[in-house]
Amino acid sequence: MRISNNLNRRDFLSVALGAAAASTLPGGGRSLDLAAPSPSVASEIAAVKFPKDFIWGAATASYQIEGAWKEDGKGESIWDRFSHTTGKIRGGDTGDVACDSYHRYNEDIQLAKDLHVQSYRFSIAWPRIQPSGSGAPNPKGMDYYKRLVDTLLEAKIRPLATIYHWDLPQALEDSGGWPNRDTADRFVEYSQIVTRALGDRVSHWCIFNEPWVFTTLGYRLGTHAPGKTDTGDFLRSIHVVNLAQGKAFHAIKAINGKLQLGTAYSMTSAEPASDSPEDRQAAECGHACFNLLFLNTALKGEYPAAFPVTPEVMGVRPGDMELVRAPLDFVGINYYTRGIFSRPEHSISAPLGFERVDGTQGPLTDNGWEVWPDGFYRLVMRITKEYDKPVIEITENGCSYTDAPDVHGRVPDVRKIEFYRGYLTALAHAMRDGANVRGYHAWSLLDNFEWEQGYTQRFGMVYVDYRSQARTVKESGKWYAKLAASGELS
Ligand code: IFM
Repeated sequence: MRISNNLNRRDFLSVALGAAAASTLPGGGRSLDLAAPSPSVASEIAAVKFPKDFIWGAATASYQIEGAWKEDGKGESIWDRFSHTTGKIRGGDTGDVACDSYHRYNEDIQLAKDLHVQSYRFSIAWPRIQPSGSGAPNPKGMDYYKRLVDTLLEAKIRPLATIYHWDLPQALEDSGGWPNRDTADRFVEYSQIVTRALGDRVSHWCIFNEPWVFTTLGYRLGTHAPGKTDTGDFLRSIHVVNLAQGKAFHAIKAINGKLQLGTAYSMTSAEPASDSPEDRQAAECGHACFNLLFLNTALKGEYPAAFPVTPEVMGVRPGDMELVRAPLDFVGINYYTRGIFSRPEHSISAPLGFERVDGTQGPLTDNGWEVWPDGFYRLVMRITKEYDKPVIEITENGCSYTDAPDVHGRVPDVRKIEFYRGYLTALAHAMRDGANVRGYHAWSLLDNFEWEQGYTQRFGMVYVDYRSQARTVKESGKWYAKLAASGELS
């Protein structure tokens, strides 16, 4: 099926992916069927045309690409400390240099422009702005982001700034980090500084990136900075981050009510491992934890009912549930793979009441994540229904394949193209079925530092040779450029 050019959003919703095709495609109204293979959507649709105002983007994050870890007055972050600690990162890698984008941002923005990217999601490194996490801003750090934003605007690319993508100033961690309530107020101060300085040219902001991930991996599992493994700290950090999100939202709106604010939430389609009531309940609990713990608080002022922890244990005080409320302008969704949930055999190893494994029915990416576009459809539809059609931006979606340049200097990463094709078709189906999705950001523009995996994973549409810092646009990048220019998925 081919859909004509230049459809507006309403026409797209009414004619894209006609009913006949829909019945055979992911999420086409079918009930949950774990045994069914995720169909090869690419073979079933000749072309899908997205609305002409759909925003095609690419995402990055400060610690993963910038390097320059101690330049221009920048303070130490928890990721500097963590990656400099022996044994924490594969191969002993660090983000000290990363993609050197701090010095090469002009080249990187030119690459984004070449890929017809219309929105560039980046994050601001808090310790560049406040080296020890409080007090007056560091002008050189702020200047870097002003230059970056101005260059994006000259290239006619919308800047989408994330205020916090995990690089907490180490000094704040030394005072207790995210489990400490004071950190919420420090975060509000920092948010005010950056939105005052950049709010005249950055209209769209993500307050946090993936709060579930940095609280769980940072304070419970210890695989991310700051490497703590204390369940009490973890539960308190959840509430402090919720307070920070709510308070920052209102503080920023008081500075400039026109700024559009959301958070980029990591989400997974939470599916039960079996039809048993126990596994279904585990999946509900997984949905509450993985997807809603920071969204439901913002939009409804409540921890989700299926979250099995009492407010006292999280440090909730009287009046707090008003403070966590934040009527976000958009919901950012970072989606990669689905989760299969079951009741744990031993509650000691799974105190939140579920065990999660990744799916294995679809092909696996090079970091072992299952490719299963149907989960993306289900998740976007579930959020659409449960929150009454919020404006959604897909703030990240992508995959790691370690394809490298061949003898001709090309990176023929066809699996990445297939991944994008499948997930974007699933997204188009969700839009057809009522999801209000405004834009999509591929993770990532560049190969970059993948946290505890170091440089072993390659999520970029542009290959980075870390020795020479040469950039090579992969075949997936060329494919995405055509899609972003035409809005047509083929
Ligand atoms: O690289 C990360 C990013 O920082 C947050 N979202 C998931 C990506 C891939 O793991």
